[in-house]
Amino acid sequence: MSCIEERPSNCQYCGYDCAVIATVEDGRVTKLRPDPARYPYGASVMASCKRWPMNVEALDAPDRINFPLRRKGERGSGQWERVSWDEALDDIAARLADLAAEHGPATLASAIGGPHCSFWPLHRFMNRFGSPNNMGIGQICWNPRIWMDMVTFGWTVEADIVAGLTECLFIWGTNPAHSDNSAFWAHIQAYAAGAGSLVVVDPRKTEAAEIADVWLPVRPGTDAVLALGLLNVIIDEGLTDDDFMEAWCHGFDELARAVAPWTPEEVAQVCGVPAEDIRRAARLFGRARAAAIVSGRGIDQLGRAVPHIHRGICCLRAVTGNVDVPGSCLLAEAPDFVSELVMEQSDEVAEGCWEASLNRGRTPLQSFDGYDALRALTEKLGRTPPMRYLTSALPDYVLTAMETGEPYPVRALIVNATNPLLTYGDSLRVRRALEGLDLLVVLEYHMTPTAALADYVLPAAGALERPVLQVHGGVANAAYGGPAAVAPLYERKRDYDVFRELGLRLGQEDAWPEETLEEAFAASLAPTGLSWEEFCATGLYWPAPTPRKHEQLGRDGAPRGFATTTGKIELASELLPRFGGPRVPEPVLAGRLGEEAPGAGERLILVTGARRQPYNASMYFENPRFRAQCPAPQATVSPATAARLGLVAGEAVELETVAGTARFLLDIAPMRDDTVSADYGWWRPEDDPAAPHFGAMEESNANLLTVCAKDEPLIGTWSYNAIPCRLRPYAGRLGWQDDTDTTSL
Ligand SMILES: Nc1nc2c(c(=O)[nH]1)N[C@H]1C(S)=C(S)[C@@H](COP(=O)(O)OP(=O)(O)OC[C@H]3O[C@@H](n4cnc5c(=O)[nH]c(N)nc54)[C@H](O)[C@@H]3O)O[C@H]1N2
Ligand SMILES: Nc1nc2c(c(=O)[nH]1)N[C@H]1C(S)=C(S)[C@@H](COP(=O)(O)OP(=O)(O)OC[C@H]3O[C@@H](n4cnc5c(=O)[nH]c(N)nc54)[C@H](O)[C@@H]3O)O[C@H]1N2
Ligand code: SF4
Ligand SMILES: [Mo]
Repeated sequence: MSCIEERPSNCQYCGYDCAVIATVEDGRVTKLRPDPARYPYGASVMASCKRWPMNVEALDAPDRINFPLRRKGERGSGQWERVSWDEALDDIAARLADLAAEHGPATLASAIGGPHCSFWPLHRFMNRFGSPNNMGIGQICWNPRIWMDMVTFGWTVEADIVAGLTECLFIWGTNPAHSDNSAFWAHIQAYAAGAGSLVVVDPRKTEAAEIADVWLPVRPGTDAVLALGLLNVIIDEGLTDDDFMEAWCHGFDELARAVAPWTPEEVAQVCGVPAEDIRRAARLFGRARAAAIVSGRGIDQLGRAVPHIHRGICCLRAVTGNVDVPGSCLLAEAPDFVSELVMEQSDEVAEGCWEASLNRGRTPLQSFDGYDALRALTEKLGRTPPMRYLTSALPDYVLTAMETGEPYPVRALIVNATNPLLTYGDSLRVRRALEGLDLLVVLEYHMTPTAALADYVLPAAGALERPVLQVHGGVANAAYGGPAAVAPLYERKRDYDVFRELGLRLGQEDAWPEETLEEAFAASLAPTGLSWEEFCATGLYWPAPTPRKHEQLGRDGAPRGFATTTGKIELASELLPRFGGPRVPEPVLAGRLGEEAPGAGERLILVTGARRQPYNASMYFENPRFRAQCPAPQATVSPATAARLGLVAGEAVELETVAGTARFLLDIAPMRDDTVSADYGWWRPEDDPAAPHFGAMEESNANLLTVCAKDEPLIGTWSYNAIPCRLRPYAGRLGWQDDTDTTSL
């Protein structure tokens, strides 16, 4: 007789980690449905999400990696032999020990991607091994904002969009209609349908721009100037909250002097948006009782302009009194659970680890020195920033150390939940650097182009086979997640187990007291008073943050203020100049805007990676339903640009930048006439992921057009947007054009 049970678990196809109930028959998941009893139940989220049904099929999909694989033959040749976990981990540990003995432990680097899983187990392993060289997406996703929020307010803030309270909302360089699986986007739509005004800053006329009161189609990469212009109007027209500033802001006069030259007319010249619209947007923001700003990776990926844009946005909030008040934004609370830093064991690193940091003195803020200076401030108010994100190594430096051995050789790499051949800047450089390594280990679900280069591909357990506890780097007092429905299938392993078992082989016995991931999560939650099982019953720990924390009295009877050098919001920063940075935001343009665009064709400004459902970065191209719905990578231009160039929708085009060329099918949509937007992440899982074509990653991969060289001096941010390029028709055919039938995928 078969045994049928219903077990709670979570989808893990995006950061929501929605609660599901799995029907488990004889140890196999056969069905899935939304769980209305646990976080983040909202019928609309899962009703409109196309991904979660993939969970059941992905669990047993023929293209999943199920056993440890060891390379046979040439690197990248696609020949593998199945080995046992013991063979794989013994050999990896022995080779890492040999390499560390020869070159020092920093010879091992690691690479992570978006927030697909908990990264602290990898980082704990790296800390204890003694290497600071974890590469991530830090410099271009999330952490420029985290840095500048922390520099300005002493901690991060999150927009608090409340119907009836929020009177103005800015959506700046983000398009939640595609990047967020509907809950947040539905919230924005509901907001926009009410009385509050909506301003969208985006070179493309996104879904959000369609419903906005003001669309500011900013010239890519000029957002810092726009922020100064908005501040100029707000200050000039007396729309500031002077009582708040008097009590809580530092450096207003300096800021006012810096924005004075940036009248809407001046700004209009640089940003290519009408002066009158800048005034309207500034007035909507300045006159609102409560106003909020949501920003995204559109402005995180603009090289040297990035800190100025984020500091400008911080100042907009502060001068109008929109900080830590309901309807504007709230400063996150320190987590009650064990912080990311402690989970990573970043305070217990092996000796010499930080000294070996490649960022040291080169990206002074995104370094251990920058981190320590920040932490000394935030800890005054009991908050510890996540260390590994804010110190992650600049990929450019790590690649250089792989390529040249300077300043020391990086000879080994562990890749966890990322596909750098598609998602890191300058794909061909990344591929060459990885090809030259002594040891490449990739933990994956699928044989990606990156995995195809590995010495070992290790089978990762994913959703339903792995519990999840999402804490977003521990920058807020919010945690959500839930249990696994089944034990890992085949010989897949949870990443915690992989790094623990590797660590135990390398003398890290005291670093891994918890035997299982569930025990580790339980230890993390212990200070909240909840057991892992109690937490799983609701899947959520989120005491609502209290507003106006700066006014609360501390133990000394004085208001707590903000965790900055001055105890106030720093319109003029006292911290940044210590690292060579500016006190106030400056009119800095994206690093590559001034660059030449080689080759023939129309010169346009390229933005890459605008999110498109149902895909996520380089994932899900193997799904035939998705491919039928969205069959090819597109380069999008405005109707006027297409007409000017005599191009029609669906024809093949080529883009060229200083970095290289890539080919797409043309799409036409409302946007700026000087801009082209290229999809990113595209490769063909149905093609051989191995050499010489690596899943066609040289055809339509937007990162053939980018470089990852340091551009921003404090953090190191490079550019995925605002890149001069040429657009021209392409005479050949693209692989995608021959895909008449995707059912064979
Ligand atoms: N040109 C350009 N490049 C960009 C961007 C852009 O906008 N333009 N965006 C950047 C941004 S913001 C980001 S965050 C990155 C994203 O970059 P990545 O995170 O590298 O992108 P993904 O395609 O999501 O890669 C995830 C890979 O990990 C595997 N995987 C997923 N979950 C797990 C897991 O839990 N464990 C393991 N072991 N494997 C897993 C998947 O099979 C997939 O191959 O791309 C960046 N690159
Ligand atoms: N479907 C899907 N969802 C995703 C992802 C995915 O790959 N696919 N990735 C996830 C990840 S890792 C991330 S970081 C988030 C990102 O989520 P978002 O930040 O919302 O990213 P996008 O949807 O690409 O929106 C960025 C917007 O910035 C605009 N932009 C480009 N250049 C500029 C500029 O110079 N100035 C301004 N003001 N705007 C500019 C683009 O036109 C685009 O509309 O999405 C997450 N969700
Ligand atoms: S993909 Fe995201 S929104 Fe959709 S069900 Fe999964 S976790 Fe929820
Ligand atoms: Mo990201």
